[in-house]
Amino acid sequence: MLENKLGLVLGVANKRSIAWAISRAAATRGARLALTYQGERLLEDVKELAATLPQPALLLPCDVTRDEDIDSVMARIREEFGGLDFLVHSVAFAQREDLEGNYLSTGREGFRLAHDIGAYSLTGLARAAAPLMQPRGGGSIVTMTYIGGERVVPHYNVMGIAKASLEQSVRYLAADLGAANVRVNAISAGPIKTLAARGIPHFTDMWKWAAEKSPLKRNIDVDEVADTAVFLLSSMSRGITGETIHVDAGYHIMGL
Ligand code: 0WD
Repeated sequence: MLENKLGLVLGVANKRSIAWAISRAAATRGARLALTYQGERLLEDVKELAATLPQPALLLPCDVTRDEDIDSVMARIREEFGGLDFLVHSVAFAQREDLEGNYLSTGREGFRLAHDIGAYSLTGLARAAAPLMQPRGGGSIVTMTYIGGERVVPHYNVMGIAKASLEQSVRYLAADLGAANVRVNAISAGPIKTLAARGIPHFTDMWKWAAEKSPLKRNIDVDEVADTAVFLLSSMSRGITGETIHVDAGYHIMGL
């Protein structure tokens, strides 16, 4: 499904990361990958994981708050791959104190950080990646979001506001890049037990609640998200852009 495709994945932190499940699923379907890691502290783990992929991956450092990191990632991809077919953005951050208590107490710096890392980075990356996609006839960009960007989810707080910004960025980017046949979509995933999720107070309660209330009466697993990502990255979804697809066992349709 992704044979001969060249992809860039941001957000692999460990074996539980959604970005890692997407990387495995994409590489198994034939894609050649570049994976970024956020600083030296994650390099060893990402290297170990990458060694298990069917094809060798290019490993590149990238802190998405730094424009120079984004530029050097794209320069290396140009050198090594000569172009790019897809980009997976699976990155978010909020200060611990901003996920405790209520949204009302969010400070200026916490608000800025959550939006810079979780939302603006998609725009910066899309702008830098598009020139590598154009010569290959277009491309596909996929980001990760959560229902806390559409509805109020207790404790999700500033992350929810950043996800709302991310989801609207998807629509504006899709409009800007559509003429170049670069598609931009989001996956709104149900709760999955990853490192980032464990940082959200009462995550286990959210997880249990989602299983109880969702039409399918269960939680989703990370491979279900990865399979949807493969669909969005492949030509199977060539008519879809600016969309947010919920992979949440149907949870988002429920009123009560
Ligand atoms: O329930 C969940 N786990 C859901 C996650 C449900 C719905 C959506 N999501 C989203 C998250 O909000 C995020 O956007 O999926 C995306 C991936 O999250 P994940 O796989 O749950 O979490 P994790 O494995 O922690 O990956 C997020 C990574 C960071 O990991 P840590 O935990 O070390 O902060 O985002 C990366 C980092 O590797 N990251 C950055 N990468 C580059 N530059 C930066 C940065 N400045 N900050 C964080």
